[in-house]
Amino acid sequence: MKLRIMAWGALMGGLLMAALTAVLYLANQLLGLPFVPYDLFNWVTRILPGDLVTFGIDAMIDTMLFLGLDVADTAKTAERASAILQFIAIGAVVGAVYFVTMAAHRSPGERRSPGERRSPGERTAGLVVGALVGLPLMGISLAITTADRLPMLSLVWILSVFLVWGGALNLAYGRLVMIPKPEAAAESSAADGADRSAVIRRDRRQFLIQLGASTAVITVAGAGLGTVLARREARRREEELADAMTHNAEPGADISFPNANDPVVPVPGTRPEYTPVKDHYKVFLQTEPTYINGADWLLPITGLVIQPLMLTVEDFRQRWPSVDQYVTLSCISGRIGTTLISTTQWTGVSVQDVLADVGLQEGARYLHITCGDGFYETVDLDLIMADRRIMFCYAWDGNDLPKDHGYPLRIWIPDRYGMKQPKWITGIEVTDVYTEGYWVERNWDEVAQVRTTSVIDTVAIDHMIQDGSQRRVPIGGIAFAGARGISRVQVRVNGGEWQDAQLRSPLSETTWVIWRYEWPFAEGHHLFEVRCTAGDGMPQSEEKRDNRPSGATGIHSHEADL
Ligand SMILES: Nc1nc2c(c(=O)[nH]1)N[C@H]1C(S)=C(S)[C@@H](COP(=O)(O)O)O[C@H]1N2
Ligand SMILES: [Mo]
Repeated sequence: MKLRIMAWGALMGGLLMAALTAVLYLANQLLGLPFVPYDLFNWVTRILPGDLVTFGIDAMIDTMLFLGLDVADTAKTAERASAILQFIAIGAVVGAVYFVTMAAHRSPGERRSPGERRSPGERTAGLVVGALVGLPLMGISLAITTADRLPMLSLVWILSVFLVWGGALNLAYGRLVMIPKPEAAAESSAADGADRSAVIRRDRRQFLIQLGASTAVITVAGAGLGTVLARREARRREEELADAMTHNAEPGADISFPNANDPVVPVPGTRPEYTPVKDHYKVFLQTEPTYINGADWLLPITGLVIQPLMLTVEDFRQRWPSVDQYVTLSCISGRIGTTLISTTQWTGVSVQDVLADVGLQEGARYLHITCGDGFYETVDLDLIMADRRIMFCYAWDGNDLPKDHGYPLRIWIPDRYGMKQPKWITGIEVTDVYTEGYWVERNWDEVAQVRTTSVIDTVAIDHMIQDGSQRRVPIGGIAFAGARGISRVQVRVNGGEWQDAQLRSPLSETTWVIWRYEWPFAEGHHLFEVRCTAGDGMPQSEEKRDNRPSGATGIHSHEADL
């Protein structure tokens, strides 16, 4: 009996929460009110111990790799889905607990007579449970939301919908679990009793159908309409940004690559040397990328400075000389052979130039950078002073930074993994105290220098080269060692001798290097392996090590039946 009540409670709690989710989503799209499921998810991932979050992300990435899904695209969809499922699960758990608790407070056999009014305590119980769930969520949402509504309105909204939710849960309890007390006279009659339970069953069924249908309608309508609005809003933002942004007719089209005439050409099937921006990998904390309207954006540079500044997008474009740099960016959480690595042209201004204008006070040691999505990092001023290339970047591939990649401003630090390089910068404070960055706090490497790595992209059996009587199969891929360059790439087949590959000159000293190796063809099952040496003469580590905490190491290999 108790189990049944619990199951009813879970079903009702879950169904009602699904409808509530849809209503929240619609209000979010329509009025910019907070979408609590994402807020909760983002908050949970922010406060959970870093190890656990990383474990979760790793498990998710492993699952996706196992399923052959595109990690970059699928990860966020999976996150959004789990945010919503988590939320509905909370509804189910609360519903179950609520039903069981309510039932426990009625003595067994105690039943309500048809005309009996509910006790005031019973009626308020639904509101109490609504408030118990709603109030903490209200706090979390206020702490984390990126919604653009007045906090007061958001708070009232969140609390109200949860009160309604609690009320509905209580109503469901009344209709499903509470059974009207039979007339005293009829109680003795077995025939009437059977009748009565048929009536009760019919009532219940009717109620279930009604509730199921209305929650389904609300859920589908809310989610559907919300999605239409979301698309429209995305288009509007796209247009708003398009107005504010400079645009090349064809991305990458007007760039004449410095290595265009290099005789070492990529083997067909090698990833593009210059990543189309739309294919550039993306990593961000929140379930949604952060949207900043560049027209109102003002960047304060404050703290231990002589002249604090408030900078606009235009300031970055005009006030200092711009620099272009071909950059390969990679993510520390990538495995050997990861796709979380891409190359494009970065444009910006040297951080040194900007700091020269604000002027540093005695004792200034770090930049503390904060971002629109709650991310933060600390950059050592010694590092900045030692490398003019460190830039505040406002354009990729000749266009303003795409919004997913940090519009309007991000920093570039050569030789470091992406985790050290904030996007969507909203604040810069010059300080004398070191504070750990977002991922450093979560136990990732404090320096996060890029590990030397090499990858086989293709064994191009369909592009066999006839060389006299010998047939050769071109094998190709990339090698990357941050800002240290690549001096050597070697390939071996079936554990044989390491053979030197040819290196194509890179787009710059801070990009990956494309290599190719022409392998004398032999039929059979083969194991191909690659390794490389950085420009400073350090060979890549062949020891298989996990991405955490300092970036993966080990040999990339490829097996094929030829
Ligand atoms: N504000 C902010 N900056 C950020 C991040 C983030 O989540 N928020 N992620 C970092 C990480 S872990 C990586 S790998 C790079 C990814 O940059 P991309 O998405 O433009 O490729 O951004 C870095 N900068
Ligand atoms: Mo990353």
